[in-house]
Amino acid sequence: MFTLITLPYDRAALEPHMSQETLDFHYGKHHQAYVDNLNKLVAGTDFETASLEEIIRQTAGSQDKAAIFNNAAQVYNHDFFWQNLRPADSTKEPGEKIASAISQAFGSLDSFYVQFKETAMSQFGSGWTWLVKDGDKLAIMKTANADNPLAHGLEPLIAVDVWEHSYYVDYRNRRADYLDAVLRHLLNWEFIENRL
Ligand code: MN3
Repeated sequence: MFTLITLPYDRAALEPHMSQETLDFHYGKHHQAYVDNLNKLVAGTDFETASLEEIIRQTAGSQDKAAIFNNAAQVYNHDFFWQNLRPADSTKEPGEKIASAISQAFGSLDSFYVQFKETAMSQFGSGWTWLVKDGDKLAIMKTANADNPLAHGLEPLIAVDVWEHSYYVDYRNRRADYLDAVLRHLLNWEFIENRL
């Protein structure tokens, strides 16, 4: 049985950048639905006792396993997303290790924000934007719908949801404003640096 992760903060902790109402729907309804659907789909199969990572790697690209892949990946992606955010009142800057890795790859932290936002804005329709580890290099990538870096042999460091349900309550159609808020106010740099 897969279960909805416990948030590492209160549902109102991301305000004013992300409202409790968004968390109530995005975490409480959307994320919960992916967990419930996955449990129904894997009941009685070999995947019942597998980890999310194993299911994602074993079903990626398989037409007849698309529903299992989509729901397992969406559970994984949202687990990752909530954990790479932090309460809005904790003003932690990136640690030295992650800051220098980002500067090396993208020029500066500010230039990283700009490039990440450009990639996220260019995702047509639903999907995700990621900072990934490709060997010892860092890269920004986007994926459509539920697709994620694990399905491509890459390790995620940052996940940002760009499905409309992640910003429509607080920002309506303004994906750019949502991205600024997440990137500049809500990233949990400790979580990200620990995965480097
Ligand atoms: Mn979502």
